Amino acid sequence: MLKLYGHPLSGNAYKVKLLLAFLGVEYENIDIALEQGEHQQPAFLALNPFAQVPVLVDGDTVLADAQAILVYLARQYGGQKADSWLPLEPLPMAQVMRWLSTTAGEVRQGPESARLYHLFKVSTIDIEQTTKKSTFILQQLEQHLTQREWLACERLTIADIAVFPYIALSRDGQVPLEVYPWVLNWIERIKQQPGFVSMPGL
Ligand SMILES: N[C@@H](CCC(=O)N[C@@H](CS)C(=O)NCC(=O)O)C(=O)O
Repeated sequence: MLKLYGHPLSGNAYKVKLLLAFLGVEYENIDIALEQGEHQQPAFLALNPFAQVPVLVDGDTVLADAQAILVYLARQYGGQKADSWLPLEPLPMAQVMRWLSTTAGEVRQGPESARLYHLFKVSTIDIEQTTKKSTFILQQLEQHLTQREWLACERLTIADIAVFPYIALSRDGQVPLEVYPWVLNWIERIKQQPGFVSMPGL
């Protein structure tokens, strides 16, 4: 059985749990006590030298990084819907990848960092810059979603799953969402999908 190393409040682990739920794939959930530094211990560093959750273990395969894991799961466990979650044709694949990059870039530097500052008290974060970056990416998403229901390919793909958690958790970072009605509609659309699972703060 697949093993997922995560943490109950990790949005990066949650996005993997969400795809696993949509795919109907069973797995063993293993929580790493980040607050006690378990991710800095040799046993975990052997799985991911970056000392971060999530990590997926599938037999002999060990994969770190939420986006990489989403790609793997979509293709390995997507069955007949693998092309729907992550197409392989050049243009639609690039359109999905664009949002996987955006979540590791603009979303992480914006709402994800604002949440680290306010919820987890990471005081080294420049909250002024982070708040500006949060506004930037939310305005971009709002604009993008006035034209379409999903981020890429006119259907739910791993692009939506990768971006969803830290946008939907924005309020944890004191970033208000009320001014972004199209983003709120998109959040609701994802929550209404069959098989949706939640996490604290959503
Ligand atoms: N790029 C990585 C980032 C993962 C990440 O930031 N994980 C956080 C939890 S959400 C973590 O393990 N933090 C522990 C630390 O950095 O000390 C991914 O997408 O999986």
